[in-house]
Amino acid sequence: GDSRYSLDWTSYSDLPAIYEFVNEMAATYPNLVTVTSAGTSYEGNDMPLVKISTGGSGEKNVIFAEGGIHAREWIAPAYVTWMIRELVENYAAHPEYVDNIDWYIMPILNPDGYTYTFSPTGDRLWRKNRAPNQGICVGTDLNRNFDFQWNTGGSSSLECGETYHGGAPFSQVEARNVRDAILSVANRTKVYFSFHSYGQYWLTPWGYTSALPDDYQDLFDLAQSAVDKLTAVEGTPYKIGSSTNLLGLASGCSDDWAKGGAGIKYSYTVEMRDKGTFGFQLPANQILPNNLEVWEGVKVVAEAVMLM
Ligand code: ING
Ligand code: ZN
Repeated sequence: GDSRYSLDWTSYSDLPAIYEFVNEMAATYPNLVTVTSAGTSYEGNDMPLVKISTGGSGEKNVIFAEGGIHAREWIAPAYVTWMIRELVENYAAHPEYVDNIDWYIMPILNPDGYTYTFSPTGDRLWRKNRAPNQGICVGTDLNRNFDFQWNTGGSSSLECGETYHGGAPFSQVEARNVRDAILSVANRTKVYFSFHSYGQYWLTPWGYTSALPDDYQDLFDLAQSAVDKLTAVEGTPYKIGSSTNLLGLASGCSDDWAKGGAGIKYSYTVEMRDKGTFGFQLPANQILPNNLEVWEGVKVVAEAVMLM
């Protein structure tokens, strides 16, 4: 591994190591990386927003990417942090991706839940955030809390449910923080990526209905080009389609809101490795193979964004 930074992607990293890493990136590459705070979580943990940009024109197209909205999906922050390093440290190998695109990246959307999955007194398979509800059960599914077709199916009204949608749209501070970060650049954002695991799906909206967006063919075609390159690395198959049609109804999801609420045309949820052998507990020796293949797909999307 690369021992220069607090992360080396040969093991999974806890929340303090992720914070240290993003600060190291900003300190090492001050001309490319700016770290700000998108706000704090219920428990007061920071939600960093990493901007990667060469500056210049304020009108560049944006790719907004995030991971870690679900606590147990450890590969998501592991991929997103690696992508930050790849864009910045290997800038010279592919300067076009950073010269022509401003990247806004949130590596950890659910820091309280993530911390809970690392705690000996917590739960490795926790999904939701850690804000209390009215009764004894803790947590809202942040990926059911967004204000687009909220609570219209495929989410739970029970506080104890794994997909509890919360008491109101955007009731949760973590969802509001990512909303505000996206809205601050939505007018020039061409692509929104939400990284999850697992199942090996490259998903498009909608989650709230089996109907497809009017421009579904555009989203599908770009996803197909991306998945072709992804799979070419070592044969990992991905399925492409709308969330409802591949996984079933789910309303109040971030990708539906990014498209239907914030107006970002190419809104994707990428469910990374694996297909259930290890599930959320993907062995750490698959972090790098996962990251290398997903990056091949993301690069295809970046190339398309340069021409948009
Ligand atoms: N799966 C997603 C979830 O939030 C999903 C599936 C993606 C539904 C996008 C709707 C929209 O349930 C995981 N593993 O979290
Ligand atoms: Zn998820």
